[in-house]
Amino acid sequence: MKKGVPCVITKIRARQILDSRGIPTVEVDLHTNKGMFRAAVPSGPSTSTGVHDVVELRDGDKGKYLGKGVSGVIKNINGKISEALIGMDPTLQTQIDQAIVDLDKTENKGELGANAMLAVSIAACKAGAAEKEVSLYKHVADLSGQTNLVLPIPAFTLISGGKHAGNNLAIQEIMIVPIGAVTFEEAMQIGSETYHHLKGVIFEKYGPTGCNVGDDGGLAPNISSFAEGLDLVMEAIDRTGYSGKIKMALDVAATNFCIGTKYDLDFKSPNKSGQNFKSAEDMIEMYTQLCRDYPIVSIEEPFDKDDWEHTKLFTNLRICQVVGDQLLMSNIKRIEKAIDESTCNALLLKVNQIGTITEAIQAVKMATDAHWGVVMSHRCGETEDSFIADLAVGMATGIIKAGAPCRGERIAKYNQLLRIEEELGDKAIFAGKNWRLP
Ligand code: 2PG
Ligand code: MG
Repeated sequence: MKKGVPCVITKIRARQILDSRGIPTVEVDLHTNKGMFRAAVPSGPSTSTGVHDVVELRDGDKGKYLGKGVSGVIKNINGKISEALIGMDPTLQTQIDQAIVDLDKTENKGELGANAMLAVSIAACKAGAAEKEVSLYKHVADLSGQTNLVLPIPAFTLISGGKHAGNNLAIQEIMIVPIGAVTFEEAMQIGSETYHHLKGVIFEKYGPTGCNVGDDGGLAPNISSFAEGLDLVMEAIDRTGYSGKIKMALDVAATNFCIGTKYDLDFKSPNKSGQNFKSAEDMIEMYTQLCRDYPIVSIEEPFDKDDWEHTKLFTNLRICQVVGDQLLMSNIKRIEKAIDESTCNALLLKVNQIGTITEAIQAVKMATDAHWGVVMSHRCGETEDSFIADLAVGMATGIIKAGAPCRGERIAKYNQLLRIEEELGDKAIFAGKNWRLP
């Protein structure tokens, strides 16, 4: 580009694509004088819990994609959002995000859709980095005022259950966290080797059908108890020889099996459903015992999304990190309340629950100021866009969960982290044992 010509957004075009579950989602091509920058948004199950939770807008026309089409969102981007952003400088992320947010008069982004906003916000961020001629993670670090570029520790989903898999296991994710690795690349190797050893362990015990996988690529043998899953992973860890380097993490996703005030651990077995109810107190006892028996360092969503009381009780036992997922919905007001009331001590950051990069930065800042951990998270419905990898490094979240160390849409994030580590060379800081507060 000729010197003196200001770099501005010249064109924005959105399209409907499919996510890793085969469900429509949004992709945007944002053009500047420097070229075209593409972004796609992930998607989760519809879990909106109230007026403050952002809306993932869908068409609702049952004749197309079972009501999940996003043609309305595409119109919003190609129309209103595009008109407001053409001519803006892509490096000015805060102004861009503000302009997008201002177009929507609702509190929950229900008019334009958070999916519309996020796609454009990410594409603009990529264009901003290109204009500055810096890597994306570096641009994110500038935007968030981070001076340290930190490679996060990966939390790999090895066993899938809950609503992500067709087995009887109530818990959604059993993860390994290779905190003893010295580099991201070593963590990746440990994750991959353990995954393949686990496949072997499961094959021996349950045969080939045990090796089917869930939404996030985790193996999904037909087990029903938490301990049975953890034992399988422990055996795989033993086989790798990395015992001292690997810790475990759980995403219980307990909201999915909370019925009234009880937790139905057999919610997926039609003939047993209702026979294995646990009270919140029983759950606390179970988690306490599991943390004694296994090297668990983090438990996500241990109780229902609205069970602030037991989440706080468990957090205050200080047995492990307690991560707020649906409890917080990555929502600024909920995060504020949880910080004030010391309900949990880590934020699960799902960018599509916020809507813009600027608001994501704000959420992470709130969490880190409160000395919370921050877990950068993928969604069950992912795309090949690896943006959250750069976001995790630029915001120094310390940990990322992007699913199993397999499946294209999951590996896209981990592979990008390998590239970033290579690019940073000697300057690469790997979160390792400092993953909670890097
Ligand atoms: C979670 C995420 C990612 P979902 O619960 O943390 O695993 O799942 O996208 O289904 O909310
Ligand atoms: Mg979760």
